[in-house]
Parts: sequence; C-alpha cells; structure tokens
Amino acid sequence: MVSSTTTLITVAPTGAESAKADVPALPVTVEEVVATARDCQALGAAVVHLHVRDAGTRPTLEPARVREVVAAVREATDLVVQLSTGGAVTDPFDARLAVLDAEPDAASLTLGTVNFGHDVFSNPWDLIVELHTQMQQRGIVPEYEVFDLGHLATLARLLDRHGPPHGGHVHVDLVMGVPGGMPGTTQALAACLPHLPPGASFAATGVGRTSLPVMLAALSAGGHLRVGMEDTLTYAPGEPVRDNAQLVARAAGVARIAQRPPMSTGDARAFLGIDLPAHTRTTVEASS
Ligand code: KMH
Ligand code: ZN
Repeated sequence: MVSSTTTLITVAPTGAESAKADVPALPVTVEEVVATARDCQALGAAVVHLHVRDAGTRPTLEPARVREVVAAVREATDLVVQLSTGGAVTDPFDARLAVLDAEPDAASLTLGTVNFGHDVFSNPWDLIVELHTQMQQRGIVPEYEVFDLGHLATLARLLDRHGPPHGGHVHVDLVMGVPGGMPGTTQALAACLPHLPPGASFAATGVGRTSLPVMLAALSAGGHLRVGMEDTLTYAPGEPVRDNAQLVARAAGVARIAQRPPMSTGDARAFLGIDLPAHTRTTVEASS
C-alpha cells in the first residue's frame, strides 16, 4: 500500500437513502449541494461523492440533472467531482452506467452484490466490467467501493483481466458497517489490508455509529477518509449532525492530530491520477 503524509478527505454529502423530510439538513437542491461543497472544501475536503436529487428531493439519475449538478459544483469549487454509479438500490444498470455521460473526474464502482438492510445492492460481474472498461475509455478515474472482503478478490480479478484504471492508480474505499456488509471495526479493516492490490491506496467510511472507530482505524493504518451525511446522521449519541461541514471539520481535525493534514485538491488530482480539469488546462499550459 502507498503511504501518504497527508489525508485525502472525501465528503459524501447526500446519498440516496435519507429523505429530506426526515433530515432537513440534507443538501438536495443544486444550491444546497454547491454551498455544502464549497464549505467542505474550505475545511479540508478534496473530493465530493455525489448522488443527485430531483426537484421533488428524490434520488435521480436523470442525465440533464446530473450534468447540471456536476457543472455547478465545478463552477463553485476545485473539488474532484466523483459521481456515484451505485445510485439507489432500485436504479437499473443502464441508468447507473449512463451517469458516466456527465463526464465526472471520477466515479464510484462497487465490486460486488451486498445485502443493504432489507434491500439488495446489486453489482454483478458483467456490470463491474462494463463500468471499469467504460471508465478506462472515457478517462474517468474509478473509486473501487468495497463492502465486504470478497470484493477485494473481485478487484484483483478485474485488474488482472481488464487492466489498470485510467490514471494507473488504484484507490479503494472500504465502506464499513452497512447492515449486510463487513462490520465497521478495526479488525475488519485490518483484515482487508493484505488484500489491497500492490501500490493501491485506501480510504474508509464507517456508516452510522461506526464512523469514528473506522476513521481512527483508517488513519492508524495510513488510510484516507470519507465522511458525510450519506453515511452518518448522528454526530454523537443523541446529537444529530448539523451539516456536512461539521463532519469534514472533525475528520480534518483528527487527520491533523495524526500529523497527516488534509490533502489539497491539486494534490488529490495528482494522487488519484486525475487529469487537470478542462477549464484550468490552458492556463497551466500557457504559464509553463
Ligand atoms: N446508495 C447505495 C445503494 C455508491 O455510491 O457507489 C450505493 C452507494 C454506493 O451509495
Ligand atoms: Zn454513494
């Protein structure tokens, strides 16, 4: 595993599971998502993992809406824009693949089917291969989402049969504590580490009350962090999360205590193998 003197912080502000009516602080409009993204970048986030909502606040993969949100976040921030291809458990595969048409910098790619509470989050091999190869062809960097140890065996098989991702660097997010997936414990995180591909980096996300133990375990193992209201709605026992910025601020603080302060957005692009955003390319080329 590659080591890093800084910490890549990803914010997952919205997700597809919580209803705005139940969680009023959840950012769902374009304006709310942009404001959250801006606040979180100022506090140390370098990547935003986006699920899009429609005008009625429901999860959507509608192409025009997805493009609108990507453009708005790019306009307002320097964050690496990572779209979810996981969507909601009810989303059809073709709509999940079509998310790539919005040309994000990066996209999530889940490496296997997993029980998801009462639902099933379906990710068969053919979908995994299709997402991987389409991202290679389109120059989109995948973040490999691992909900269980066996997903890392699938990653090894995927890279062996279909080659490295665009940019050449393999970055994995261990999504822990989902009911049906691996538990959010130090032991489970440690069990994953020997199975990471050579040279890969990893982040970890602890869902719900596993957020803090997973954060501490990840930092202790040289890993990176994902936080946000997609995964965590309670800041402390009995205390609802105020906003995504609160979660990013806590992650950045703990990363500083670990003497691995937050990674800048520019360093995150280099680290993940992401091309410079189109609107900055000429400036950099002209000034070099
Ligand atoms: N909403 C979950 C069913 C991803 O974004 O790639 C899937 C998910 C993973 O959140
Ligand atoms: Zn997600």
